[in-house]
Amino acid sequence: MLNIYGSPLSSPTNKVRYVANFLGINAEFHNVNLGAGEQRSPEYLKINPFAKVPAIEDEGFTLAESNAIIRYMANKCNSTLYPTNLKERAIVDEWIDYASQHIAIPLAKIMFNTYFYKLSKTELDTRSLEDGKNFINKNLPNVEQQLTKNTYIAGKTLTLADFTLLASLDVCELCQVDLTNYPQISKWRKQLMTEQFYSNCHESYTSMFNKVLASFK
Ligand SMILES: N[C@@H](CCC(=O)N[C@@H](CS)C(=O)NCC(=O)O)C(=O)O
Repeated sequence: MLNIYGSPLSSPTNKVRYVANFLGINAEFHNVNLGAGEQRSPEYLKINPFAKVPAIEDEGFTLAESNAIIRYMANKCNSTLYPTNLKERAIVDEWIDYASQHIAIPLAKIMFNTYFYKLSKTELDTRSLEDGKNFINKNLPNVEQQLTKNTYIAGKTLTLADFTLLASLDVCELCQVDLTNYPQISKWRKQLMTEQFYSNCHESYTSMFNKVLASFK
């Protein structure tokens, strides 16, 4: 049994859950209440001393950082989601990094400065919000172009890079980032959102987010 620690509001957590589900890993999800500061509790710091979600525990082995976790799970299952061929793997890594740095981070800035700053009682950072909006608009065309040439983000087959991108884009509706301007991204995303691994985690990020928010009121 592999234990996944995280929050359903966290895109990196959802990435790990999607991959675990897709691979059919026998996993148990443990909700870490970020609003209550559970990520800083002494018990959780034993699992992840960085005080962040997600993290996993696999028979005494603990690991943090969503990209390291998904690589670990794919390697453990000998999955084609992370090819062993040198160049194919390098392209998957390229798109994992691109999605993490240039898609997930700008969207996280928008999410934080639209919703989470209120929940965590921090100041709105308008500069960070503007940076997020500028960078996402600058970077999405590169993803659109790649998906015009390929069925999946790193080529002809589904890989870990698709899960990284998919989880990053989950917040688009809440961030008012209009993906209808990107037909190839929309088509690729719609198809993946109908897959079993996705519905095993949630109907959509937006509906789950609204339910969690309503439970705070
Ligand atoms: N690079 C990390 C990012 C982890 C991260 O920033 N997690 C956020 C939630 S999305 C978190 O734990 N925030 C709680 C805090 O900073 O106190 C990963 O991909 O796992």
